[in-house]
Amino acid sequence: MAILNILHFPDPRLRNKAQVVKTFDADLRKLAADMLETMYQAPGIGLASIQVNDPRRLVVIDVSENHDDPLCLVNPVILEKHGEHKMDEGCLSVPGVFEPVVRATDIKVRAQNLDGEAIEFEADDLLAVCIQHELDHLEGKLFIDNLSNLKRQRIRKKLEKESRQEHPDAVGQAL
Ligand code: K1U
Ligand code: ZN
Repeated sequence: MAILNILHFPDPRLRNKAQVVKTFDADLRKLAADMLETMYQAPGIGLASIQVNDPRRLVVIDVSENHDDPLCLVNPVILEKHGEHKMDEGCLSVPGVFEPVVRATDIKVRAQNLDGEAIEFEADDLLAVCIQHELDHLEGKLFIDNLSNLKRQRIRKKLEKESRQEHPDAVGQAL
């Protein structure tokens, strides 16, 4: 297994949209295993393929206390949303930023597992929030998109400064 590089805002590749997975093979299983290892190491409770610059429509999630209940969702879609609440969210692609986001409280999800078998289930609480957050990533959306332009600019400047400090020799990217 391998630790993958997580893209940070404002990297434009975070705006890519994921593509439907049609091939369920060893390479997809390896991507899922690498994403889980990367998520646990970060640490986080979810990770979407777009965050590690892979176009396949895949998310991994583990909201369990003991980090022993991994969930891999291929081609996930939300079929139903009910209720609304506001909760602080973080994001491994926007490190150090926590902002309240309004999400549905209860959702119904359809997806495939790593063998391509269809699964359907209902989710609430943190799992429902995390699934909605990860599915937004698959559409190129970030949880900070609904903040004011000024607030997002401040976050962008802060992360760009941190990136320059971490990689002083890097040539400027087209952001
Ligand atoms: O997609 C991501 O960037 C992962 C993100 C998921 C998420 C967090 C909170 C609300 C909705 C979605 C994270 O995991 S950020 C890190 C985090 O929340 C966390 C880290 C360690 C323990 C518990 C939570
Ligand atoms: Zn995120």
